[in-house]
Amino acid sequence: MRTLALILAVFVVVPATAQNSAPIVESAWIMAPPPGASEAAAYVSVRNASGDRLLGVSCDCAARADLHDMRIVDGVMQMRPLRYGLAASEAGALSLRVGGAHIMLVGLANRLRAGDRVMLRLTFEDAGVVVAEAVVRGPGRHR
Ligand SMILES: [Cu+2]
Repeated sequence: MRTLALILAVFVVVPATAQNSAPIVESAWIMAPPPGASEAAAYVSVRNASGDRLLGVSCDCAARADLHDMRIVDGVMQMRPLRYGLAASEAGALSLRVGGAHIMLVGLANRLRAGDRVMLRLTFEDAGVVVAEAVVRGPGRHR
């Protein structure tokens, strides 16, 4: 009976808190692109208890920002757009990492150098726009 009460408590409490918890960006960074490059990859780590879906990203630093996934097709790494956004994992997190899902900044307005900071606007399905400051990291600092 005690177990049942606990289970019921969990079912009642979790959805109520989940609705009020907007996604929290824990880290955001951009891999410094080589000189002359028109694109750069950005990565964010988001605590996302409500499982809110990331629908899109924008940045004044680029003409466009796309959500991309990486897949190995016939031994070749390929990027493909995530048309329907990116859902949080069951752990309630969105982890964009080197070699996986990333934000592709297309048509860079200026050269991005290590140490630069730019604002990313992340649009979530429920929470709307969440702004995060992303730092540009140079080679060898990609963790
Ligand atoms: Cu990409």
